Amino acid sequence: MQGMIVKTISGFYDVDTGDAIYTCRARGVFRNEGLVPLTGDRVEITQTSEHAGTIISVLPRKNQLIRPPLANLDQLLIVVSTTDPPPNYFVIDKIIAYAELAEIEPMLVVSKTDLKDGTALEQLYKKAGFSVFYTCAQQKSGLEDLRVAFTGKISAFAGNSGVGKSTLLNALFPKLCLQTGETSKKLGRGRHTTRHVQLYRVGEGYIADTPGFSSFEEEVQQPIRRENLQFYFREFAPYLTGCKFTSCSHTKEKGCKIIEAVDQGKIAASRFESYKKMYELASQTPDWVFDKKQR
Ligand SMILES: Nc1nc2c(ncn2[C@@H]2O[C@H](COP(=O)(O)OP(=O)(O)OP(=O)(O)O)[C@@H](O)[C@H]2O)c(=O)[nH]1
Ligand SMILES: [Mg+2]
Ligand SMILES: [Zn+2]
Repeated sequence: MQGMIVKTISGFYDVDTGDAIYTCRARGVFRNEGLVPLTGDRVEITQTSEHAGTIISVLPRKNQLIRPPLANLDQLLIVVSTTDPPPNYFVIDKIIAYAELAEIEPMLVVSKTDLKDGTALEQLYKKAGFSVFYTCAQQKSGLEDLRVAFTGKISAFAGNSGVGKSTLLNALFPKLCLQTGETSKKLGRGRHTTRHVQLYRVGEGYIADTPGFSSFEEEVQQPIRRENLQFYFREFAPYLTGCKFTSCSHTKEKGCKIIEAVDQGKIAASRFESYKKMYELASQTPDWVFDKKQR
């Protein structure tokens, strides 16, 4: 039988075959091959009892993310709260770049707009070329467009702990009844109320709720080579060919068209700052990391 992994908890995989859900273990051989089945994977299973089975193979993936750990996504909705916790532009831009690398469409969801105005945030990312949804789960506003965006797609929410991912999903699809948590007042961030990655069938699509993360962790994703980073900031594209030096790093060179566009307000300063910071970090990544992970 074929199905999709909709939930992964410590070595147990719930596989939805369309007719039923089977709780499966993966065949031992996966460990030797270094392949870890992910939520979102299409898999072949054999049934071992009424509700249980064994995963015997994982079908080729369209794409994969390390965090949140998901395969075969069409779109990644990055939830950013106006406050509590406040937006962290570097984290947002990092997630966007990794989504672009994996060829998953990144989109922004501005949340908690009852607490603070989020139009500047909305405009910043709209101008950079992304779909942005302006929402408030509390007042149930901006939800209809989001519901439409999920139709026929496999989507996932991503974002810091406490930004309101689970609350938003509950407001969108009340039947889900997901657990939500208080934002820690002291740290201004959530406490990881959601503990595992799970895909939910909603109408004509699937949506994953994911555990958030704190903005303080410098997270390991699939590393991006510094010379490729420019391609994962989509608003840079019109300016990339004009730089004076063909090997321009777009961080400090004279005659750089990216820097010129930033100075003219065509590229947001915060996006450029994120690019420079990521470039700096990528420069410190030893080559063997790429040899191992980007074959
Ligand atoms: N004022 C206000 N509070 C909200 C809104 N949405 C969520 N919250 C609150 O924010 C807190 C965190 O919400 P969650 O939905 O648990 O956040 P999460 O992103 O799922 O967090 P993790 O599961 O830890 O990653 C809860 O106390 C919610 O009630 C909103 O639109 N307005
Ligand atoms: Mg949650
Ligand atoms: Zn340049």
